[in-house]
Amino acid sequence: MEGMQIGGPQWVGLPLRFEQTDFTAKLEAAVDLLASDSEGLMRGQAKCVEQTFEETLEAQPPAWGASEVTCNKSALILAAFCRSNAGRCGLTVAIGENIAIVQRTFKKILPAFATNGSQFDQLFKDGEAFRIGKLEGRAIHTPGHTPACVTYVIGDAAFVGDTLFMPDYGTGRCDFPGGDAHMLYRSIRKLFALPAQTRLYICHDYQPGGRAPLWQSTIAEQRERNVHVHDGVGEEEFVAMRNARDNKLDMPLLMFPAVQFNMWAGQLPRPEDNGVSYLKTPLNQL
Ligand SMILES: N[C@@H](CCC(=O)N[C@@H](CS)C(=O)NCC(=O)O)C(=O)O
Ligand SMILES: [Fe+2]
Repeated sequence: MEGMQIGGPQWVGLPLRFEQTDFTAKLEAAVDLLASDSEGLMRGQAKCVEQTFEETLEAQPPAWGASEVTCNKSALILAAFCRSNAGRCGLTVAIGENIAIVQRTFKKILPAFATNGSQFDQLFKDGEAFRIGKLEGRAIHTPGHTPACVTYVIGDAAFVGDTLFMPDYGTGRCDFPGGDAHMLYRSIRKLFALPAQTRLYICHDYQPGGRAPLWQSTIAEQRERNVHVHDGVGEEEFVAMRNARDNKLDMPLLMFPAVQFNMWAGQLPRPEDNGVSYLKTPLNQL
């Protein structure tokens, strides 16, 4: 499998070619909601996904067209667009079953939505196998950054969401609602049991020291030199470090808008009586 970075100034996509099969899957694509032409970007991306499916999956339609690692806003919006009439790809959107926990947590402070994950087409249990065309994969629950985080293992590649970042940056924060540093440590130890040469595809890259963006690492590299959690770092040491860092981090600026899209699997929140969808901002919470 080969990964290649594409994109303009506003977004980066990661088209992935699995050479063992003749399948090309676009598993992550970012859409900048604030860009003046986000609709255009979305159409372009959806067309690309659609073409890929037509070219490679004619003989065998995908069992799962799009999966979501950590409930990432832009990937979910793109997935929703692709499975809509406008996108015409007929994608299936899957997520870990613990999305229900995230939904129950946020329902306390955000407007009504179902809390059983019914906005998604498929809810993966821990260890559940899935297929994308001829590709076989499995979903491993890796909670900690959020309760719903999942890692997808496909062949010798793993898509780890916001558990591990590049070794020079460390790990995902654990102070979002439902996050837990103990849980993240145990999830990472689960990942470290994968074969050493497993290639990890990383979600965000915050480019420490201003270095160029990177998106791929291996279990061996992470075990040797992840700055937060290399081999030898114990659970209590990790948790103390993670909590101390989290105490100093601000909430992301777009946390509430993002979560509201996520709860609806990337679609606009249910319209109110006047037919308009709204994003709401709690003012005295978090
Ligand atoms: N400053 C960023 C926040 C970025 C952030 O919180 N990133 C999360 C991933 S969703 C994280 O885990 N960061 C880890 C860390 O900074 O230690 C923003 O406002 O968007
Ligand atoms: Fe995240």
